Amino acid sequence: MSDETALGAAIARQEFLLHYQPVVDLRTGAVTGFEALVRWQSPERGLVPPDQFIPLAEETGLINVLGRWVLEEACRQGRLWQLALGDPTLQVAVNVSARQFQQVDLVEQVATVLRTTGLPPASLLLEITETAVMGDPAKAAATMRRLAAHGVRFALDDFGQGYSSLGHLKRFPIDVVKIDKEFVDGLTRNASDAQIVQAVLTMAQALGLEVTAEGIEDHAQLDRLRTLGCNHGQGYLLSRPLPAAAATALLTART
Ligand code: G
Ligand code: G
Ligand code: MN
Ligand code: NA
Repeated sequence: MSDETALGAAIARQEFLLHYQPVVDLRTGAVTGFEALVRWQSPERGLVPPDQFIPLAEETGLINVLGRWVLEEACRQGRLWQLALGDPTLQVAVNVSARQFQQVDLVEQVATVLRTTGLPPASLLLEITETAVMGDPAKAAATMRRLAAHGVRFALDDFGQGYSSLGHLKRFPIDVVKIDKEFVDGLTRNASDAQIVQAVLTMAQALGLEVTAEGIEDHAQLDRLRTLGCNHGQGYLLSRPLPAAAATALLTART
């Protein structure tokens, strides 16, 4: 069986699940939301991480079917958490790849999922990378504006990697910038990474954007980010991505 056939069969058999990595308010320690990260629970291969199947899913177009499932599952779970906590502001972040962005019915798909799950549009954060929108920036911007008109929010993922430019922040309706973990990693070890993080925070403040730092792994990084005024973060220090039940336990334990 080819890898493509195996992946298609896995989708048909619904062998995927989501893990959820908490996004934390660095000032209070409160969990403000979760990023959904897909895994393949393969009967033969065990729990397969996304970097081992997302690229193939993108090449073959299977990402559209898989991505639709991810979106629906994440929104469904997010709404359950909101109802359990009585907190409609809890955010759910979903990664969207380039190919998904080119689907003609993406806006309709998202609107349908929001309607059927009952998740408030403003609680959904779609994470895109600059590379994902650079194929056809004008079209991507138009799609994003239509989604934004529904109330959906956007995060620019892996900021600092690839083509990062200030122009993109103006051109696309971005609400959140996610500082790539490479810079967080270097933050307390070299001056240039610290300056880059500082510059992103200053720029974000000027543009009215939220900032989430990714890949926080130690206390020195956390302290530095707090000092610099970075308000949100993710990383193994705060929590690894968790199965839904563990994420629920974390949420209810903290409130
Ligand atoms: O979970 P992990 O840290 O191993 O994720 C690796 C990569 O896979 C990340 O770049 C992440 O954005 C991507 N990824 C995880 N889940 C999804 C998903 O549901 N859809 C898409 N398009 N990418 C995902
Ligand atoms: O591309 P994206 O930012 O969506 O990828 C998120 C990826 O980063 C996931 O694979 C997630 O498991 C991983 N990740 C989350 N926190 C940390 C961390 O503190 N350190 C490292 N090395 N990876 C992390
Ligand atoms: Mn992401
Ligand atoms: Na990222």
